[in-house]
Amino acid sequence: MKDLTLKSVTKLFSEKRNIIFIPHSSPDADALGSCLALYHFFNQENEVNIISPNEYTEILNFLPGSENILNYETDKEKCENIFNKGNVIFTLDFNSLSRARNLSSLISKSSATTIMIDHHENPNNYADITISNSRMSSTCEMVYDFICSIDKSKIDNKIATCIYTGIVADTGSFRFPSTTSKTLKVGSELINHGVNVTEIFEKLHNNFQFKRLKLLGSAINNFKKIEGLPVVYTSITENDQKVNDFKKGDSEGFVNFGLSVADILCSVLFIEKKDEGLIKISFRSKGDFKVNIFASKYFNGGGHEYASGGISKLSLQETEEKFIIDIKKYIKENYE
Ligand SMILES: [Mn+2]
Repeated sequence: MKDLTLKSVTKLFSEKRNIIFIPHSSPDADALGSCLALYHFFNQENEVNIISPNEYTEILNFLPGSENILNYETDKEKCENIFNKGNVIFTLDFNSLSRARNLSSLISKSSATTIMIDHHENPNNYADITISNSRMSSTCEMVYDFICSIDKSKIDNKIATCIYTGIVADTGSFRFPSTTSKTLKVGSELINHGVNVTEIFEKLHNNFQFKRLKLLGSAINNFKKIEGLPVVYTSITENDQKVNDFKKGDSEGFVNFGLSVADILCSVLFIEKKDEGLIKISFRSKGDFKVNIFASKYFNGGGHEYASGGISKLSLQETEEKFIIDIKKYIKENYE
């Protein structure tokens, strides 16, 4: 943290505050790990609340303190009362208010001091204090640094578990290019706080329902390769979801299987969402192939260089056809 930022943060918390932590919509382990770590850190001397824009995968219910997370979609009145009293808002693991979905207007209308901690590129300018670094592995790694610069002695097993989980999830267990020697050093320090490495891995990756395995089977079966290009894509139809009792988070990580094929640099997953009238798209890549610019140029999305998302309002079939045309064009323009 810059000296000036640290000064304003220290001043802000020199008295008791009413703090709200907000993750991005459909929060993942990094977003909720960040919220919960800070929740535990500030819990003793402040009023603290976590408000999620919507529901999250039940896989993350093992995170200590997760029973306190409020869901704005199902508890509007309570959440709005909390907003009225809040005087500090942390927005975590996102940098554009639209990522907070239906909470975005409450955040922008609030008179509270807003603090963004985030590791995505091109942060918007909505926060009073912006702590942004796209070279960081995860928001959780940044939250670790944030906590250390205020009071490192407060890190306990609960805080360490939340931070470690977010880092492990966002770095694919310390193997994505964003993993630095410092990331590993942070991991090492968290293990010194008694983090149970095996248990966290098991809870994150080996904790699914049988039907999710069948869903993975159909997603893998649907993979197609674009002839002559290092690109594969697959889809999960509305019917696949119905047959396999699809729950939020069930398709997490499926897209990565495409990158396990030799010489494939880009893998894409399309998920049909008939109730929302759109197709949700996940882009993953490696090597020289960067997907964030492609996602924003052609599919109204964006994200990290190697992990981005997007949407399409066409049908699944039309989306796939459009994708094939767009990716060919993009590769021709940028990589040939
Ligand atoms: Mn993240």
